Amino acid sequence: MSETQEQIVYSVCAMCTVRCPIEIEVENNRIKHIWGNPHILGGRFLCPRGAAGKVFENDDERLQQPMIRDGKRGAGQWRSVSWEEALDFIAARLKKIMDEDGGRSIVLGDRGGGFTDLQKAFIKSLGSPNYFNHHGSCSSSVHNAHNSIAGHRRNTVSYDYKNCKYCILYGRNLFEALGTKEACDFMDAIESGMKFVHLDPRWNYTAAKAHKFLMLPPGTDYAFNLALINVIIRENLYDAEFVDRWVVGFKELENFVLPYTPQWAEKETGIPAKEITEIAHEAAEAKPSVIFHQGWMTAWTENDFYFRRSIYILYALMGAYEAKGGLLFNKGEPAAGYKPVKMLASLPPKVEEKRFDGVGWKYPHLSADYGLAQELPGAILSGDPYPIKGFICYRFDPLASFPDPVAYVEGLKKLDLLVVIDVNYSLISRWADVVLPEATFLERTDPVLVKKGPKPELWLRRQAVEPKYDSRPKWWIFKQLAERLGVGQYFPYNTIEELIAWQLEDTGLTLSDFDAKGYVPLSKKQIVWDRDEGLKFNTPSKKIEFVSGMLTEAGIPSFPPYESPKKPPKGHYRLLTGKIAIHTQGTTLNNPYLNEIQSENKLWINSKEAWELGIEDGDMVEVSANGVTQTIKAAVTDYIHPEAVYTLHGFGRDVPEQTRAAHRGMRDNTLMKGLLQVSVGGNCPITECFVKVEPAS
Ligand SMILES: Nc1nc2c(c(=O)[nH]1)N[C@H]1C(S)=C(S)[C@@H](COP(=O)(O)OP(=O)(O)OC[C@H]3O[C@@H](n4cnc5c(=O)[nH]c(N)nc54)[C@H](O)[C@@H]3O)O[C@H]1N2
Ligand SMILES: Nc1nc2c(c(=O)[nH]1)N[C@H]1C(S)=C(S)[C@@H](COP(=O)(O)OP(=O)(O)OC[C@H]3O[C@@H](n4cnc5c(=O)[nH]c(N)nc54)[C@H](O)[C@@H]3O)O[C@H]1N2
Ligand code: SF4
Ligand SMILES: [Mo]
Repeated sequence: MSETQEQIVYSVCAMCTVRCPIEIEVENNRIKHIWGNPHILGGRFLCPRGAAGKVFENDDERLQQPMIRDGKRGAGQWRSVSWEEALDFIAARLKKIMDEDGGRSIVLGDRGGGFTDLQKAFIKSLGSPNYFNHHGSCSSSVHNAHNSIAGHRRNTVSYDYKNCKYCILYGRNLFEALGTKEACDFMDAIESGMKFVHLDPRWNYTAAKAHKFLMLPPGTDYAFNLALINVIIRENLYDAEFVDRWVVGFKELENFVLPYTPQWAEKETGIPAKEITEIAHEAAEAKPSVIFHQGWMTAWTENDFYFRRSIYILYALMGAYEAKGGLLFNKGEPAAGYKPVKMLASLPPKVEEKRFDGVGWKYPHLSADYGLAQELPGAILSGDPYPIKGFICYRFDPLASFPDPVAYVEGLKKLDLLVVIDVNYSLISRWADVVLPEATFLERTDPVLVKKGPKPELWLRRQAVEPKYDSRPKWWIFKQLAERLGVGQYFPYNTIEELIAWQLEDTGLTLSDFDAKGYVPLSKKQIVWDRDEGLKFNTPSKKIEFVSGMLTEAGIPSFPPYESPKKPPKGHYRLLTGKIAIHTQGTTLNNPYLNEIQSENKLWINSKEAWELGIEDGDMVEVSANGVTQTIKAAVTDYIHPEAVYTLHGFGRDVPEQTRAAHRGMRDNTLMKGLLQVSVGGNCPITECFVKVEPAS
């Protein structure tokens, strides 16, 4: 880095996985302030977590040096070691596993997102097919739903909020569980006249801005959608031209939705039939400029997959694919006339081995891009389909993010090697054999990020300050390990600058092209495909498949009869969980600024239910399920459906090293025993947890 006293560095935030473009003010190797990158965002706004990156940088409770376990697994006893010793230790254990059981016995679990190439290249170079990410506890069902209908993941398309006239949000709380740009675009759209309906079992800040807020029982959105489809087809409100050209299986859909009238849906959802019919009319009136938000955290119920499929069916009926104000396909470098940015994961030979988690064989309809993290503990314990002995856990904390951490730990205990690479002490770091501190996003440059979109761009996360403590960037960590394991040739660089130069080799661009604005636009204009001939659906028929060829081949029905969600018994409630604007999952709870604003969660409970249970606002209550009990303060409110209780996810962290966050509030996932399951969409059914609530004794 240069010696300049004051400096502006353009980069990409990593306080959550949204990856907003940022402008960092640096003074004497210290972060002065973090703003949004105005060249991309059109303003310097940022969310509170992004701005709080500044104090994270200087936090002495983050991971500081490599550590090797020096006590029983889970005891949290460590010996600080040099990078040499830590990397040699890991390489020797990995080598032993590879010699005895083959590379397939090593798995790599990742948070996922845009910066995954290095991790994917590393695990592939060991001859293992076993890369997976967190999606089983987040968005698997929606990705797999879109894949079954259109042959695409959810994020192959973007929302054209700017031109949208009518939008339905199904619990998508986009002003709290936010991405800076999406929240601003949505606000602009409201100001330009977009109408939107918000469905949620509880009120939230997004609901507060809605034209219609409909409080429905959890898990009944599918019934609502079936009734919308029923009205749209019965009254011929769909885009017949688009459907004729691009859709397979319309007749089957028509027959399927016949019984699901608005009157029927009223009984399921409590939303008046008249209201449902009106919403169908309003949406159809606005077509094709309509958005039925697919959702983000969609690991809800066992049948979430079918609900998400119904959303894509609605888009197709409205002709909203590649339509102004609807969904726009994301385009990459070739669409903009560039050769692709090179990816390291293309270098190691293809791995033919079948996956440990059943994706591709036991679950032929689920995508190997995400895998099934929830299958890991079971596979370790059973040794089926083969032994799993090594787990590299990069920027991922399944003990925080997946249900039933006790069951997860049972698997982890049996590993020969667990390596955790993180910036914080996490729940899983306690069970690791080796913990490696990564340099934070402010201290490292990452490989180039291809930001696909209607206007594709290249982005760069760029180092702003020197790494603190003894932390190192991941491009260095994985390269070092690869060399020790004899696969260094797949990492053809010595510095990050060399890696970026290699990535950009075919594009004609260089690192300095990012200097002026922090990004490289690949196209001046929005690239739009021709709606008659140019749409690309990667299904067997190359069309939108209401009856999915892929599902049929897997023996899975496209239209199974609707099943009502389970109802909680008296005194029990469905436990819902979610996010607020000032925290990222549980991982920012220890951030000095953010912790000061909110350090505990509360349990939302409906006023009438609370009254019957003798619970008043602020009382301590016991929440129990499956033999586990947690204590938490009650927030009594009319603004939640009586079938549900709600709390913020990620609190009650069992991480003693994080003194500000440790054990503050209730840890939701411990109550979710038995939910490490693979639902039809590949998701854990996180909201299928029923809890009993009582006044604390
Ligand atoms: N009950 C319940 N469960 C949930 C949810 C819920 O609402 N309720 N939400 C779900 C959702 S939407 C998701 S996405 C998952 C998320 O769960 P996870 O995939 O576990 O992701 P995070 O909590 O974002 O972060 C994981 C780890 O990455 C670390 N980390 C952060 N930045 C860096 C970095 O730069 N480098 C490295 N090496 N590590 C870093 C953090 O310290 C943290 O330990 O949880 C899901 N689980
Ligand atoms: N501030 C902040 N922003 C974030 C994150 C963060 O941790 N903090 N995480 C990012 C990530 S990884 C994700 S996945 C997204 C998550 O974005 P969202 O999915 O929008 O957020 P959540 O808070 O998980 O859930 C939103 C709402 O779903 C509702 N809900 C639960 N069950 C049902 C149901 O059956 N029907 C309906 N209609 N609603 C239901 C809950 O009541 C809650 O209000 O946020 C992203 N942005
Ligand atoms: S939404 Fe906030 S925390 Fe997430 S990347 Fe953007 S600025 Fe950072
Ligand atoms: Mo997520």
